[in-house]
Amino acid sequence: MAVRRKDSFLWGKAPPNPPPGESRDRRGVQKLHHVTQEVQPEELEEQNKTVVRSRRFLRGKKKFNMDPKKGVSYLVEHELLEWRAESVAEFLYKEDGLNKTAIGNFLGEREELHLHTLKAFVALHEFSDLNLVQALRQFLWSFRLPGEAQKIDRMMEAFAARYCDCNPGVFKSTDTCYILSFSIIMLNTSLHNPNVREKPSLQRFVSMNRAINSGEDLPAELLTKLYASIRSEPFKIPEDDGNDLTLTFFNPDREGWLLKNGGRVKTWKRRWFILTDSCLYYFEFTTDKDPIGIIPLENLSVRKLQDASKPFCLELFNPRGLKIKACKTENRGRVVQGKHQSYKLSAASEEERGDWMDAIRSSMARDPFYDLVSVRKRKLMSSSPSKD
Ligand code: 4IP
Repeated sequence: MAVRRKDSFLWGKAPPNPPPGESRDRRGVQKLHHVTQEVQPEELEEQNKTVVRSRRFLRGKKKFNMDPKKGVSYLVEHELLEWRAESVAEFLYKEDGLNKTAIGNFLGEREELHLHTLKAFVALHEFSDLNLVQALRQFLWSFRLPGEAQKIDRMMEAFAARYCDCNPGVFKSTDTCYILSFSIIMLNTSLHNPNVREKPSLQRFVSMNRAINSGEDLPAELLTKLYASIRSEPFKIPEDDGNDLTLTFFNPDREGWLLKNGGRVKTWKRRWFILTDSCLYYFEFTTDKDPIGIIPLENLSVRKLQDASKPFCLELFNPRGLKIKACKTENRGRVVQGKHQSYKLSAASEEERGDWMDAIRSSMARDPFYDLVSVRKRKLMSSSPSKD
């Protein structure tokens, strides 16, 4: 496995000269003074340049964590990174202190440089002689998978291609590797997520993956080994600082003002709503860092609602008639469960209501993994000879 380097800040170029040492002896300041007296003006200038560059490099990394594209542009602009897929990929793979969600988002983009960078990034992983679970462990640790289905698709596609290149003959096609990878990721969730009550057995895992090797079954021994590996140890998913919600709310699916009706006391409050990661967050002010409340959209539906006083209402409700599981912060900062049977919201116009409803609906859509895999399975089945 490649080792991450700590100190390089000139990706794709020759490393800079190290800053001259500032050794101190017991005479401390005097020695430093003596040294500076001896330093030639050109050396001092060089020294200053190095300091400026490392400061800029740090600033670039911070920018990257907030907005990956801007961060990369900043670094390129200041000649600290080359605008080449290989250099950017190395920077993403080896540089410390980069936010793994930001790496995932950058790699998942559709533009040409991003696609090439993704390829180069995946090529930095060495998967030879690793089984698929071992390779996935390495891959899924180097960034955080983005939430968007198309991005996941591109990244897993690149992973499967690289795995098959490193391990020719294990699978009949990269599609097989792609499908099995998803199957393993889903197995990991089912086995280790405490909310999933029914844990899939080995037989279930094997039957889920029937005929995925160009119409043939994969060796039972292989599937058994992969299943046992996941059962004994879940994937380690990199977690960026969970307390820093800035990144969660960065680049949301939608945000804007809405009126919200109270749970028990039916007053209308103007709140700033952010829709991201299948959750609705609401804040008192746009600049607030922490939300007042969070509404997970899983298992909910949205519909228009007639209200005598507010013309453009929408309602979030549980189609099974259950109370909505949400949380909110009380005045004293304690987090409590919400009291809403349903959430009644009011938009400023018909158009805004429609836009909110569309955005909420697509955010509620089923787990993107299932859709991605079923498309791939259909493709594979239709291209492989039928099996009796
Ligand atoms: C409050 O009314 C606000 O509408 C709260 O909204 C709402 O909490 C309360 O619902 C409701 O009683 P008053 O301020 O007039 O007392 P916000 O938290 O946005 O300020 P929700 O759960 O909607 O956040 P209950 O269910 O806590 O009473």
